[in-house]
Formats: sequence, structure tokens, C-alpha cells
Amino acid sequence: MSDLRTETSEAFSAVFGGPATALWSAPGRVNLIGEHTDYNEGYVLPFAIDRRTFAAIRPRTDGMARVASSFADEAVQLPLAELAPEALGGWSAYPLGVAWALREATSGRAQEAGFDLFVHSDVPIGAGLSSSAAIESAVAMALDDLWDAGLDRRSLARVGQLAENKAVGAPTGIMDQSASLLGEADAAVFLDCRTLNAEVIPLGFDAAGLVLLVMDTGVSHSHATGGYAARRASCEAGARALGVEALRDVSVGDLSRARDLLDDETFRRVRHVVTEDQRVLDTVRTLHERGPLAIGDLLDASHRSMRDDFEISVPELDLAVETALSAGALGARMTGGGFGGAAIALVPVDLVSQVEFAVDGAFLEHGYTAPTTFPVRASAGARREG
Ligand code: GAF
Repeated sequence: MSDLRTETSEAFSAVFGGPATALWSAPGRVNLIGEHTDYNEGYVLPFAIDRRTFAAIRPRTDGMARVASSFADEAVQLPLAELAPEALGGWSAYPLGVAWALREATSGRAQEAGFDLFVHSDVPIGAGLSSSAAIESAVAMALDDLWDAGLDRRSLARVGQLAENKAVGAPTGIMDQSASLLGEADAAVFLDCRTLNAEVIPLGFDAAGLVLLVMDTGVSHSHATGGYAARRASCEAGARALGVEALRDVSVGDLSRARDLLDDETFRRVRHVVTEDQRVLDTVRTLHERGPLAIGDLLDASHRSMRDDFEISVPELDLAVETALSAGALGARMTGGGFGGAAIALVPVDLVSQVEFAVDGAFLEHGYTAPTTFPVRASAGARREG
């Protein structure tokens, strides 16, 4: 039977003429709650999903880095010595950006052999499920091993983030790579983005009879352009005006003072981040004390905050969320950076078809392209596969 593992190995051999020496994989992620809090040094609660990116690799002795993938026609090659963010572009900026970032992180201490690399994935691209972090994390694990760099997973998350920031040009935070590298089955990663302390939080969706449904609106977004960077800039301006290092240092109780000091728009951006941090803490506590059936209201409040205060939702995301809730979801929110991508809904297992049907119908009625809905399970983080 063909699966991603076999397909990746076979494709590697077909492209590079011989077998890979190692195979690695890393998952995409869903963020359960904690949006745009990571670069404000706050809290996030994502989990790794059962959609993965595979990276097959083999060393070379001529100092060349050659990369190919199932989602691009052309292989790309570059001498390792010429790796630099400005030399990279297109899809290969992800794997080659990681190679560059890993060199930066090890200051040339690692044994930098050239390599052939093939990437294959079933993480949907552009759905806000971190297909890019899945590539970065799989490649970071593969190269860390090939070069004997010895970085731990938190450091490899930083390597992936550096690649994304400098080689891809998206000013993103540390959440997605951390979820992909630190995730565990049936659990979320509760990450403090200031200290990078991570705690694994059991989710227990199956035991509670719940399904986490992804509703991909198909509205495409890019964090390398526009809105994401503007929101980040607003948060940084807010932190400066409030005299704190990062919005993590502002509490819900400080918001009335913030309202006096900030213009209305900056205040609303700040209020989203500050209340979202609190919602992450409340979600973790609620999961511990009362289980997943009790977190729906927190998910809903998170969505409203992103829609009204942070203004990163789009009509398709709002419609998916509202319709899922009317059809019986316990909670629903957009997930990821926003401006498109996917929403999630926490749905009792016997209502899943009803929710999917209702969301499809609502999209049809509004003249939107039908969304793609599918369940995801919290799954293991990056690992060696062969
Ligand atoms: C994107 C970014 F990559 C993350 O770092 C995070 O900021 C997220 O948007 C919003 O929570 O996924």
C-alpha cells in the first residue's frame, strides 16, 4: 500500500538516482487558542495534527545543496557556501532557508556536508495549518542529524523561525515550529513564548466524544505581506506606549489605564492580545479541572476578539464559525494568523455530519466556494521515520 513514507522514498530515488540515507517527518498544527500572542511573548496552546511533511535526505561530498519536492516541478541547487537569505526564493526558500539558519545557529561548528533532499506532504497549503513550519521542522531535524549539530528541539524551532523570518520574509513568531517539534498524541503544547517552557496538556477529545473539525475556507493568505506585519507593528507600538517590554507584561487589570494612553485602534489590538493570553491560561485550567466539554465559550470569545478587536477575520471565517455553532458545535474560532485560511469547531461526534452539511449549505447560500472540512487528531511531533 502506498503511503507518504513510501512515496517520499520512491520519489527521492527517482529524482536523485539512489536511496536516501534517512527519512524524517514533521506535522502541521492547529492552534486551539492563543492567536498573535507568540510574538508578544505570551502564551499559546497549539497541537500537532495528523497531516505530515516528509523529508528524505542523503549527504553529498561536493558541497552542493539540492532540493526537490512533490509540489514544485523543478529541483533547485546551490553550493552550500552561497546560502544566504537574499539568494533564496520560491518554495525552496523553506528547506534552504533552514540550512542557512542552522549554519547561523551553530556558527559553523556543525559538519556541513552537502545534501540531496526531497520533500513530500499532505498538510494542506494555505489553510493556516502551518504547512511551512512542517517543512521547516522536518528539514531542521534531518539536517541537525546529518550535520551532527546536536541542537535540541526548542533550538530547532528557533532555526525554523529564523528561516521563515529571514529567508521567506514572514515576520512570524515561534508557535508553529514549536507545535510541530514538541507535539504529542492526544495533547496540546502549552508554550510560554518568553521562556520557551513547554508543558504537554492532555486534550481528551476522543474520550469526551468530541471531534475537532477543520473548516478550510480556501481564502488564501500570506504572512509575508500586509496584515500580519501591520498587526505585529501595532502590538509593538502599544507595548512601547505602555512602557513594557512586550504585551505579555500587560494584564487584563491594566486595560483601563491602557485605554487612556492609546488611540482606539491600538487599544483594541492590545486588548485582543492581553485577553487572549488570559484565555489561554483559562483554557489550560479548564481542561485540567473540567475537561474539553467546558472550553467552548473560551474558543468563541477568542473568535469574537479576533473579529472585532484584532480585525483579522474574513466573512468566510465568520460564516463558518457562526454556522458551526448554530449546528451544534460547542465552540468555534478561526485558527492561525488570519486574513483567510481555516476555522476550527469542537463538535460532538454524532453532530459532525450535521455541522459539515450546515457549513456547506451556508457557503453555497452566500455564493462562496465550498469549504473543505475534515477532522484532525492531536498527533506526535517531528520524528525519524527511517
Ligand atoms: C502564524 C504565525 F506563523 C505564528 O507565529 C502566529 O503568530 C500565528 O500566525 C498567529 O497566532 O501562524
